[in-house]
Amino acid sequence: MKTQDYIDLENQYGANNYAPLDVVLTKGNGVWVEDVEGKRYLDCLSAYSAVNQGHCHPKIMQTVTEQMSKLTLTSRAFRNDQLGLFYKELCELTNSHKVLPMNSGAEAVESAIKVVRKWGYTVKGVPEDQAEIIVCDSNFHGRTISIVGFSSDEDSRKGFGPFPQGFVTIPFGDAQALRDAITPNTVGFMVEPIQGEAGVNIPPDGYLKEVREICTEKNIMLVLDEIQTGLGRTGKLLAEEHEGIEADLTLIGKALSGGFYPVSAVLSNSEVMDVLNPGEHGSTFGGNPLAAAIARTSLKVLVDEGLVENAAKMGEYFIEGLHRLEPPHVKEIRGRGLMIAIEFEPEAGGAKPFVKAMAKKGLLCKETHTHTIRFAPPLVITKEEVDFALKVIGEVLNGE
Ligand code: IF1
Repeated sequence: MKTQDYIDLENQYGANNYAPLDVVLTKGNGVWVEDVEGKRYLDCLSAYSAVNQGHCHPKIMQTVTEQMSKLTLTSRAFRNDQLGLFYKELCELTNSHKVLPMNSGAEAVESAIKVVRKWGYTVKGVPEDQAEIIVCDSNFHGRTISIVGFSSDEDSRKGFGPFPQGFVTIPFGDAQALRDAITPNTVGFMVEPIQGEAGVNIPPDGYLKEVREICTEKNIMLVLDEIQTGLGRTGKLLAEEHEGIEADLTLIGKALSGGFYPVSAVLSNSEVMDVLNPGEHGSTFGGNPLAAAIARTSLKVLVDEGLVENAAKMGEYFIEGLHRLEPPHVKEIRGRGLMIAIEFEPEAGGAKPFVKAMAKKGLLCKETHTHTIRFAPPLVITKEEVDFALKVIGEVLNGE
């Protein structure tokens, strides 16, 4: 089968909810992927930051095969010998007290909403069914009904209502707006430390610190969605560390499995997580021994291989390199660690043609909205590989 045959199959039998580049991948190793025609590409998307450890990391792969041949799923009706160790190692690494394991990122978000609401009713004393959660304009937290219900993106919302109530939207990066939106019924504020889908929106310095202070002062739970920014992506294990704060609940997913398996988690202190009692929340696959074992090794690889530090170093080098290219029609180059974006002026004609041209030259990335390209390679990237990316980007943006 050739590239077009695979594309035709997808188009004929698949739901039409994606518009992928016409590249059909069949192999991956580190930062490199290969298509069915044998062409190699440097992956600057990392499966939306799920393969921070690089494609098919050998150590994680070894854990997958070992654990798979021993025990995969017990359900939470019984205990398994991986889950407790996963909890302990994750708590020690992230300075948390409690973990709630789930599968997808959206499930972690839904879980946090439930926990925060329950805390509001049972601890804070908000009247039943009156809890309000504040979220930000241009957020991206996933695709479930309640989550798209508080999205400001028309395509995500339109045609999918009715939606659950109890969400209030404020501008991102504006601490005063948070202060103004809080009522006696506010139970939580949920925010991405850096907005991903919105185009790598970095809030003003001090924003998260101020938000943390406001949440503490007003007795509301700060929920940081670090599903994309977490686990090394921005050059710290968690992006909250850039401002030296700690959320009440932190959501992680994606790279928690190094891309081998959907694993997500809600991290918290004890007080808030202890509102959940047996029978009130769960998941068939959440916390299964295969997921727990994979996550343990995925975390170990991040630490043992210094990937967080490498993301900081290579990110700085990548961003400096982009500035040096001085590409035309660029409105802004921004990023933190290896979460990087170029936003173009409207006269550049949209980001998509650049993305296609880069793919032809062996670099995979994806536009977000019309005028922005995001670069987020696996955190194992070397200086030589960043140089390759910069060469391709430079050639394409300068029309060579
Ligand atoms: C897709 C973007 C990335 C997320 C944050 C929760 C979730 C996500 C901050 C939900 C998921 C994804 C999903 C992916 C596109 C994508 C994305 F372009 F939208 F912004 F990563 F860059 N919170 N992000 O970023 O996690 O349920 O998907 O596991 O194809 O929809 P999920």
